[in-house]
Parts: sequence; C-alpha cells; structure tokens
Amino acid sequence: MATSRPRVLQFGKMPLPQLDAELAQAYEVTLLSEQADPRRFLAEQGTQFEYLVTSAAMGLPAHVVEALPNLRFVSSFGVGFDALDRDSLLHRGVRVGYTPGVLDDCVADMAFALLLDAARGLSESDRFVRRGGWSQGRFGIRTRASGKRLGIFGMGRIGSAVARRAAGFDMDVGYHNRSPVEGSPHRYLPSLLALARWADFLVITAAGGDATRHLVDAQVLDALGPQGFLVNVARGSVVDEAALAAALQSGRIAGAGLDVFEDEPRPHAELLTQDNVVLAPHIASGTHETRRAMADLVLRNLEQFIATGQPVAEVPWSAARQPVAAGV
Ligand code: 8YV
Repeated sequence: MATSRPRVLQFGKMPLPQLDAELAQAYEVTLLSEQADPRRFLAEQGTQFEYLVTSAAMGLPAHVVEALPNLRFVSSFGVGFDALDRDSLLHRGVRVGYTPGVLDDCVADMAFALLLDAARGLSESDRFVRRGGWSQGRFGIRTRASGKRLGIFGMGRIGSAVARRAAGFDMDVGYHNRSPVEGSPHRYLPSLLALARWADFLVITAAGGDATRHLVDAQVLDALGPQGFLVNVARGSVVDEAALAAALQSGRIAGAGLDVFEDEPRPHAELLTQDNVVLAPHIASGTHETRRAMADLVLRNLEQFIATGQPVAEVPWSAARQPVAAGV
C-alpha cells in the first residue's frame, strides 16, 4: 500500500525506546543501524531520504551526510552537537534541530550530585559500608561544599542552572566564557587558568568540540590544586583524561566527579582504580521527565520543519546560515 508518510532515516536506536515507536508510527522509518551493510544501503537507497534522526551520542559523520544527496533536515536527540559533522552539513545546506533547554535542570542536578559525592566521598562510603569497613573503624572526614567557591567553565543555559543551585549552598560563583555574560551577577574570570586558581570546585559545562578539546589540562588541574575538585557534565573531550588520572593519583587535585569521558563507554583505565573520583555513565539527562521532554522536542522539530521549513530549536551554526536566524 502506498504510504503518504515522509521517509525518515533513523541513524540508530534512540535513548528513549518509546521514541523509536513514535517515530515509526508517524513516519516511514528505516533504521540505518539495522542494515546488514549500511554503506551499501546508503549507496543504493540514500537518495530516498530528506530527513534523518540521530542523537548527540551517535552523532552524524560526514560520509553519511555525503551519501544522502537529498537530505534537508536532521533532528538530533540532545543538546550537544559536537558529534554532528558541521562542515558537511553546512556545505550541503542541511538544517539541524536539537533539544536545548529541556535538560538543563537534570544536568545541573547531576553536577551537584557529583560535586557533593566527590567532596564528601559518598560513593566511597557506600563501598566502605558494604564491605564491612564500618565494623573495623570510622570513615574518614572529607570536604565541606557549602560556602565554598564554585567555578563554572561555560556559563550557558546549563552553567546558569548550576549557578542557581549554588545559591542554595551559599557558594560564591565565578565563571569563564569566551566573553562575559552581560548582566551576570557572578564574578567573571578572564581565563580558565584564573578560574581554576580561584575555585574550590571547577564545574565544566562548556560545549564539546575542537575549540574546547583538552582545555582542562595538567596546568589547569595544578591551578585547581590539592584541595580542589573537578566536575564534568559536559563532554569528556574538554579534559585531558590522562592528565586528570595522573593528578588524581598523585593528589595534585583532591577529587573529581565525572559523567562524561573522552572514549565512552571506556573511561581511562587509571580512573577505575581511584577512590577519589566518582564515575557515572553519561546519565546527566537520564530521567523519565527529561528524556520524554527531549523526545517530544525531537518530534516537534521534525514535524515543524516538514510543515513549515523551520524547526522549533535549531543548532546555532545551522540557524546562523538562514536568512532570518531561527536559532533558539
Ligand atoms: C544525550 C547529552 O542527550 O544532550 C546531550 O548532549 O550529552 C546527553 O544528554 C544523551 O547521551 C543521548 O544522546
């Protein structure tokens, strides 16, 4: 039976299973990840797809964009767009939708969960109790978070949500961006190094990609210092993970809380043996409420672009190329 539903190429399974079903109900979906030979499939069928759905984690490599000559729109599940091949998408004039705003609170909550865990040794204390350590002696004292200096690298939507939470802990907030945020009530530090020197806790909320790769290096970690803690809820690529592991091992920083890693799902091996780091498997947006909201925005972006040529929320470099920038 002929279908009037638009054809959509789905790069892979979505982080919310219901979304797979909802896409299949609304569109004529083909899962690229389920093709026996994806490259051959693209070569033979690529001309049939104007629309593609992917996620921040799966991204979209240039060779797939180049194999889809009629591609017009990509709807990505996630706020990060560093894994979407910008050059090929821009070169082809493909518009890109994403899901900003709806995950800010959960990611900021996770930043504080990791900060408190790293400072107080909560996960370590859980292991201590489970292995019977409490009957052998006391768990050692740790570091207070309240009232300390919170440094935010990347004062965007998520960084601002982290800053709002700091008020509840009577923390003094400083931040570093490429340029100061107009009207921000928080202290602006002119460099990441200056921010690391100033902060007791350095939280990374900066976008991933080439511009921020390894900006948190051994020098920045040494500036954070032996009483300092690092929290990363942004992208693993922002941190030189080998340098971080070495700093944790040698006590050049006090501890860390990490939700993202350079080579997911394989954190640097030396991180796995350190008790002064808490490791989470990239779950900051992983709540029922937030993943549902992200899924809804993926669907709305696709639906609205098909209907009007304009998504609800567009990746900044995609929106900037439009006659009337529609970025969110
Ligand atoms: C992803 C993330 O949404 O939104 C992002 O950029 O890093 C995550 O919240 C999740 O990993 C699915 O790709």
